[in-house]
Amino acid sequence: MRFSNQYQNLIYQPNYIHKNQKQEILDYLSTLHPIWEMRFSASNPPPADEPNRQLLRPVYWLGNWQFACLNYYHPPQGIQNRCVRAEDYPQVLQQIVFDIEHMVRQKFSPKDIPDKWHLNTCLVNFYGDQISETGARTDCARVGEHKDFEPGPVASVSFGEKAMFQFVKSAGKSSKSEVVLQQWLEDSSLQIFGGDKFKKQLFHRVQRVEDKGIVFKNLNTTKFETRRINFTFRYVPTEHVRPFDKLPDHLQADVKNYVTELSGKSEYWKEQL
Ligand SMILES: O=C(O)CCC(=O)C(=O)O
Repeated sequence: MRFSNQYQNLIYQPNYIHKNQKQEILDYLSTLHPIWEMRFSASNPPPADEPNRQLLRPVYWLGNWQFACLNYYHPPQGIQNRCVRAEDYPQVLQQIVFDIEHMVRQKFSPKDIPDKWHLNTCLVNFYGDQISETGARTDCARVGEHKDFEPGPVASVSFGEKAMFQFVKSAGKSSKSEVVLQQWLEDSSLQIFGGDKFKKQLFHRVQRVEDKGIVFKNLNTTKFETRRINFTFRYVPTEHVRPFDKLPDHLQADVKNYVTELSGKSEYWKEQL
């Protein structure tokens, strides 16, 4: 059930990132201050009987920020006021993105690459253990099954401990989902998936992340010990990305605390307030 590269619209390339690039990326990451968002907000409360909850991990977004409480980009209906313009990629990531886009255009069928597709959005996920006030650790290094609704192929670059990534046929909450394909995503690897099967039909999830002693230092993830970092690059049509001050007032209010927190550490976000 491993990927190998026999599938259309699915690429896995180990050792894709050169070690100099990796170091440059880690140096850049040490300048960011990830935040830990809540899933819901005043304008977007949780469903009845469900408490609001923190996401399983700290995150940082580049290109545009999809705050969880704005519900993420989800065409055809959920396209307005979900993507807030964010910092550009640093040069090292932009070069990698150009290379990945080139690879996609060579290897994927044109029908699976939307018009104007380019990877203008990046979610940086930090995986590891949450550390409580008393020092107790909770392993939150996983992601439940979901789809990425941004159109076209999605590319993912991983660092640190390897992660068990699975494509599944979802059985909903009632029973166990069926694993269709799985792959360990290793340090410095690249994975790209697209097309109807991998984007539209199957769900994907990170089942677990190994714990063999890798710990990233200097990542500014307070009360959290990171052992894996994943960059997921996606495409959001630029007309659906708006500056913070163009969000409706109630949504600006929902994300204001996050933007304030970001602005304490980032020049870009300071200007957005
Ligand atoms: O960490 C990964 O490998 C996958 C992350 C993911 O599924 C997501 O960000 O949507």
